[in-house]
Amino acid sequence: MNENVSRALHERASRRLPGGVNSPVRAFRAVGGSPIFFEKARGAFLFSADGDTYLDCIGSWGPAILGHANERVVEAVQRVATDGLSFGAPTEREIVFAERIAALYPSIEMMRAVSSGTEACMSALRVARGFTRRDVIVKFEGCYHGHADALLVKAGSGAATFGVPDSAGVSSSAANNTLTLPYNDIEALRALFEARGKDIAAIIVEPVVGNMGCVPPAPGFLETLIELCAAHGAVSILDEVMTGCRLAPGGAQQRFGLKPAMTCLGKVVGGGLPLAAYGGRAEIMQQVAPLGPVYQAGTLSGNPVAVAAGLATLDQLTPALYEHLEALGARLEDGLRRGLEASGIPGVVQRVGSMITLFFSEGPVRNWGDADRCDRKRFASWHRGLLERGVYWPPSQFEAAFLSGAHTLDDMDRISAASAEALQALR
Ligand code: KE4
Repeated sequence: MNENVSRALHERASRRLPGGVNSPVRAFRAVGGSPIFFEKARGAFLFSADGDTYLDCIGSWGPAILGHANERVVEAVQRVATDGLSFGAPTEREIVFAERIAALYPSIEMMRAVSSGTEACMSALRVARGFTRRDVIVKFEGCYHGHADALLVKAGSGAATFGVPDSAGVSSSAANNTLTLPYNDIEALRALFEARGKDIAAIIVEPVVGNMGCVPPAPGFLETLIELCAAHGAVSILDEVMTGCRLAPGGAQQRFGLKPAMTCLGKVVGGGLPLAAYGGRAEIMQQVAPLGPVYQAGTLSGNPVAVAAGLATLDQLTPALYEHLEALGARLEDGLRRGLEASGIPGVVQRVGSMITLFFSEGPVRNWGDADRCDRKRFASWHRGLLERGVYWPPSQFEAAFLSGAHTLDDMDRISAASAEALQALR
């Protein structure tokens, strides 16, 4: 693989775009080297500006569950685009989308379409605060819900202290109504509700974390969270931007049999175009303008072309797709684990469905404290080894890899072989 063209493009990009990218994780800062620029994607493959082909394990960070440039999605986009790109007025297609989401997510009696997961999470929290007339929100260390100020906070010292800004530009006033807890810590959750249950507007959680790397919920964690919220008049918000339509057509809540008060969706539901949504119980969503007092708006919300891509994607979320994704995930999990065992390098593989992460960790990763102890240097070297073998893996230890309906079992074996070789080179 040569990267000369990508390197030159990155230099040129860096003159006009911070870090040469339009989203930080793409810059390869966590793994070193220069980001690869791509020209085309199809099925399970990406085609770089340098003329190299990569087996893709990112899938645009989740949306490409069918594989890139899925024929039916592209056809829908082309067909609908010729009738206009954006009306700024209601269309029947948006009703169809909302009805399809309600059918897949019975907890979402009403929803509002927006253009990104950040918008969905930011808006859901505002609605929860408006509905409960409370200010305090709770999130979990290591979970990411987009870049709204109130969500860019990190734990203060000790559990359940008010957050401190985790980014420059976030004011302490924006952060100081956000409490942060360790993920999977049921006792800390109970203690918080004991102490402050009446002040809490909402708890927002990734039902399976992707943003620490793949971290599954401990048994009873999500159920307890939803029960405690209901008991104390707080709004439980499942951030299913990543897990929605990924872990099942009805997301983690279908997979685990949960009924949250609100849900955020994104990524897969837009099929690769800017489409996300938030929603939940009708009595909560009736707070949203123009019906209720909570303001939220968007020029491109429910955009007809994006909705067409979303609907064409939802049409293809068949039982066979999830059976295939489960088979792929199991094969890859087994192959990566064997490579780790053969190398003698400490590491664990964690997976839920088609979300998977290889952690360079001594033991299981159950929360941010565990994740933070991973060997970042080893990850970076392993990532480079995969890249040199034509496998495009998320460029951060704290991200999940994603598989698609376009991947094959042979592709899984190829990734495992590349990983095994890269691990051997680390010994
Ligand atoms: P967007 O604003 O990026 O559409 O969604 C924010 C968001 C919300 N909730 C969850 C659980 C998410 O994973 C995300 C965004 N995920 C990252 C990847 N970890 C997107 C990639 C990026 O930031 O470039």
